[in-house]
Amino acid sequence: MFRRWLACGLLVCLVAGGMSAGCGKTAVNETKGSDKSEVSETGEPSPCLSYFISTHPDNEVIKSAGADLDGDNIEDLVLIYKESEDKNKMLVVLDKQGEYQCTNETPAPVSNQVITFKDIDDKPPLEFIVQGMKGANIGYGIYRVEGANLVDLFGEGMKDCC
Ligand SMILES: [Ca+2]
Ligand SMILES: [Ca+2]
Repeated sequence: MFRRWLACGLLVCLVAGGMSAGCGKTAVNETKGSDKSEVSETGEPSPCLSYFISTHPDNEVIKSAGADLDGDNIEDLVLIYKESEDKNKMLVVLDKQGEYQCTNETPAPVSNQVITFKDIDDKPPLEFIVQGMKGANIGYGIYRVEGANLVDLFGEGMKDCC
């Protein structure tokens, strides 16, 4: 029941926004990742991003978006980064009041990645949707941070685009 509702809701918001942004209207009010989480007003990268770079110096960051993902009112950071030439991964850096912690990593789409924050079940914490492509294959997944784990709640086509 929940899954069916989820799939319908997602279809609507994926069609309305995200990939088809070129078509104009976005009917669903969503919170997109803010640019200010990547670079602060002074031009410095966010502490979460700095932490990731210092612990993963060889992994180029492709995309990041900030939001509180574990419900402690401190902004965390979703990161999609290069694992190898044709393979990307994703994790969340949790800001624990100035101490940083990386979740486990999961496969991420190869190209056209979009990170969208959406509270899909109307209770904390906030979930997020990652969509993207590999060649002509489109996929998306819904994720939630539980403890220090990044949990894959639901997805479609992710195997073909990661
Ligand atoms: Ca947080
Ligand atoms: Ca939620």
